[in-house]
Amino acid sequence: MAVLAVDRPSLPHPPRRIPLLGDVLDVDVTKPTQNAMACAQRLGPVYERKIFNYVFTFVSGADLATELNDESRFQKHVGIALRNLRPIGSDGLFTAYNSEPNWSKAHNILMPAFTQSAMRSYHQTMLDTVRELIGHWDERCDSTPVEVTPDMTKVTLETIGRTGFGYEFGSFDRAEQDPFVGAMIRSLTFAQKASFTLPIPLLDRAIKRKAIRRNKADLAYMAHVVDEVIRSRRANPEEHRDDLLGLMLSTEDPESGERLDDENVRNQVITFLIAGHETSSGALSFALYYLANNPEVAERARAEIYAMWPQGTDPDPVFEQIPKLRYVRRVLDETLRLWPTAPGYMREAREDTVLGGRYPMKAGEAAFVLLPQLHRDPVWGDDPDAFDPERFLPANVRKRPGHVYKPFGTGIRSCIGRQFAIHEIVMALALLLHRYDLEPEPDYELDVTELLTLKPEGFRLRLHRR
Ligand code: MNH
Repeated sequence: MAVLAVDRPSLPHPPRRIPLLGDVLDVDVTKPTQNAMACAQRLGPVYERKIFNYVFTFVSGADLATELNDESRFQKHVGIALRNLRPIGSDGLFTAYNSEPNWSKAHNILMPAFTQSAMRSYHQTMLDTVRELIGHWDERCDSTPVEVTPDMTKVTLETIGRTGFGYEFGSFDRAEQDPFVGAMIRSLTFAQKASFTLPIPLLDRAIKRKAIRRNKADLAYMAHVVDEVIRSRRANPEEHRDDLLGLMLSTEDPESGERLDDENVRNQVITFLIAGHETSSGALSFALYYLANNPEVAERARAEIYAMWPQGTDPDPVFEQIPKLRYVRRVLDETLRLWPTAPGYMREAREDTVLGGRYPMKAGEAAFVLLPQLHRDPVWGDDPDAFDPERFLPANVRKRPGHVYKPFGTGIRSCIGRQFAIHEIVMALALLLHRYDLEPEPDYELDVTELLTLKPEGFRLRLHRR
C-alpha cells in the first residue's frame, strides 16, 4: 500500500488535498476501514489517498478485485499495516514476506493441522469451551446483561489456546482479563498507531516514549508466556502430538527436510494465538448482533437447530452434525459479508501491469482490497446493507461472479484457519440459539470498533432460557 508518491494522475482522490500533507483532512485514525468505505462511496471502485508521502490505493469494485485476486499477476503484499505487526508476528505465517523460506516451511508443516480429520480432533475441545461460556451465561440469565464481544474473545482465545497448544488461559475462571490478552491488545494498538507516524521520526519517538517502553515490556511478556507453553510441551512431548505445537516441534517440512527453529516456533505460536481468535471473536459477536436484531432469522435458524437437537434437550453435537447446519452457516456467511472482521488484504503486482486496462502498476506496487465495500458492490443488489442469509443459498451464490466475497482472503496466502473458524463459530451459534432468547438493548446502535480487526463495541444482550 505504501509506495513513495509517484505521479498516478489517473486515480480519483479526495477533493481536499493539501500540499505536502496530502489527503489528511478526512482521515479518521480510529476507524480507518469505515473511513475508507465512506471514501469509496464518494470516489468509486478504485481511488487513492495520499498521507504525507505515502500513496494508498483502495479497490472495492468487483472487476478490479477479481483482477487483483489473479495469482498469476498479483500476490500478497506485506504493506505498512502488516509491517507494523512484524515486531509481534515476525516471520510467522501471517506477517511473513513471500520470499521468506520460513513461510513455505511452516505452511507445509502446519497444513496437516487444518485438514478435515484434524478438525475432527479439535471438535470436543471446541465444544467443551462453548459449554464453559454457557455455564457463564446461565448465571446471568434473566438478571445481568452480558457483554458480548469480551465474552466471545474469551471463547475463541480459549479454543485456539487449548486446541493448538494444549494451553488454558482460564478466561472463564477469573473476573479480570488475562494479562496475555491485555499485553496483546496494547501491542496491537501500538502497531495500529504506528501506521500514523508523524513525518519527523525524532519527534514521533519523543511523543511515544512511554508507549514504546510499555510495548517492549508487552512483547517480552508475550514471548515469555509462549516460551513457557513450549517448555512445558517439551517436558511432556507425548501429549497432543498432532496439534499445532506438536507438529511444529516434531515434524520436518517434506520439501526442505528441515524443522522450524525455536524462534520461528515462538513466532508461529504468537501469530496463531492472535490470528486464531481476534477475527473469530468479532465474527461471533456480529452474528449474535444480527440474530438478536432479526428475530425471523433467529427463528429459522432455531427450526434447523431444533430439528437436530429438540428444544428442551441438552445437545451433544458430534462433528458431522455441524456442517449440516446449512442455515446457521448462511447466517455466518452473511455476517462476514457485511462485517468481514479482517477488513481487507493487500495485493502487489508481480510484473509491471495495468489494472482495469487503465491504471498502471509497477512490479511490487500494491493495492488494498477493501472487503466491506467489495461486499456491498452493486452485484449484491440494490439493498446491500440489508442482512439476508438467503444471499448464500447455493442458487444465489452461483448467480454472482466468483470474486465478490473474500472474507478469508485469496490465493496461497489466504486464511489457513478458515475451516477451523467455521466449525467453531457455527457450533457456538447453534448451541447459544438452542438455549437462549437473545434480547438486545432497545437503544443500542451498532458501533464498529477497529483494532486491525472489526468488532461491535458496547453490545450487550439480555438472555432468557428457552
Ligand atoms: Mn485467518 C490469513 C481472515 C480465522 C489463521 N485470515 C487470513 C487472511 C484473512 C483471514 C483475510 C489473509 C490476510 C492477507 O492476505 O494478508 N481468519 C480470517 C477470518 C477469520 C479467520 C475472517 C474468522 C472468521 N485465521 C482464523 C483462524 C486461524 C487463522 C481461526 C487459526 C486457527 N489466518 C490465519 C493465518 C493466516 C491467516 C495463520 C496467514 C496464512 C498465510 O499467509 O499463510
